Amino acid sequence: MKKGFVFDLDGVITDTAKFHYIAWKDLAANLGITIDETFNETLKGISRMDSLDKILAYGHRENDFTTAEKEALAKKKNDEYVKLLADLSEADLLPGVHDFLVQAKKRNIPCSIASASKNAPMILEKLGVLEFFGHIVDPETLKKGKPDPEIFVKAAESIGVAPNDAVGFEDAQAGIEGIKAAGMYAVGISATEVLAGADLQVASMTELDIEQLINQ
Ligand code: B16
Ligand code: MG
Repeated sequence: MKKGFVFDLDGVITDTAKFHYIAWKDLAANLGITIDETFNETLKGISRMDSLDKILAYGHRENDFTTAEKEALAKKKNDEYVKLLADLSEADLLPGVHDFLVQAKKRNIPCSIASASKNAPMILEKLGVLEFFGHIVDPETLKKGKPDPEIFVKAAESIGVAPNDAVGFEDAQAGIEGIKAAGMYAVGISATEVLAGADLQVASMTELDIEQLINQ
C-alpha cells in the first residue's frame, strides 16, 4: 500500500523544457555556440549550473569563464526564462495532472515535489496547484543532483512517508534511476522515450489509475 506521491516538475506537471530551450539557445548563440533540440534533451532534469557547464563543454568553451562570469551567465539565462513564464497558467498543466492531484487530495495522500528547478514554487503557483503539495524540496540543500536518490528521499520524508511507501513520477531517465535508488515505485511519463527501470510507464497521467497505484 503506497502512502505518498513524489513528483518531478518539468515534463511531469508542466512542459517548461521548451522555455528552458529558448533561453539556453539565445545565451549559447551569444557565446558563439549553437544548440539544437536533440542537445536540449540532455539538459532535462539537470541543474542550471550543470546545464551551463554542458553547453560550454559542447562549444569547447569550458575553460573560458571564471566562476563569477558563469554565475552571471546563469543569471542572464534565468532572467530570460522567467520572462518567458509570464503567461503560464492552469492551461499549461500537462493532461491528467489536475485530476490526479484532486484524487490524491480526496484520499488524503500527501504529495511533494522533487525538482531540480529553483523556480518550482513560482511555477506551481502560476499553474494554480501549489496548494496540493505539502513540500517542495529546495534544490540548494542537495549535495548531489539526479540520478542520486537524495532529492527523492528528502521529498518522501518531507511528507512523512518512508521512500519504500512512496510512488515517484518522472519523465527523465536520470530521475527514474534516482527514484529506484531511493527504493520507491517509479512511474515513467513519456510518449517518446523508453524509460529503463520504470515499474510502470505511461504516455500521460490520464492513463493512471490511482487505486491501482496505491495498491502496489
Ligand atoms: P532552474 P525538473 C529541471 O526541472 C529542468 O528539466 C532542467 O532543464 C533545468 O535546468 C532544471 O530544472 C533547473 O531549473 O533553472 O529553473 O533552477 O525536471 O527537475 O523538474
Ligand atoms: Mg523532468
